Amino acid sequence: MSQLLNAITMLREIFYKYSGNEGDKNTLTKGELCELLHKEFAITPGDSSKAAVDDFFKKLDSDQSGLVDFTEYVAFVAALSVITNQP
Ligand SMILES: [Ca+2]
Repeated sequence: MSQLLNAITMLREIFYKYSGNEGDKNTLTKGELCELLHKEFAITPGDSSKAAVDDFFKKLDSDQSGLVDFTEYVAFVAALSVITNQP
């Protein structure tokens, strides 16, 4: 498998690793997203105020469903890739 296909597979596997913890296995709840941020990015939600976490979740939840679906998650990862792209 090519590196890019491998990366896409990993993106998908990481999403479903956390999305299956509670509720709908195809979406991330705020709790699941916090766990993903903590374990994959070493971001501890407790480091931020609850309002900051709520604000971040709302920004990812572009359709305002109250959950982060796979498309919203991929948009987040794509944005991170752009932000961290150092020339
Ligand atoms: Ca959503």
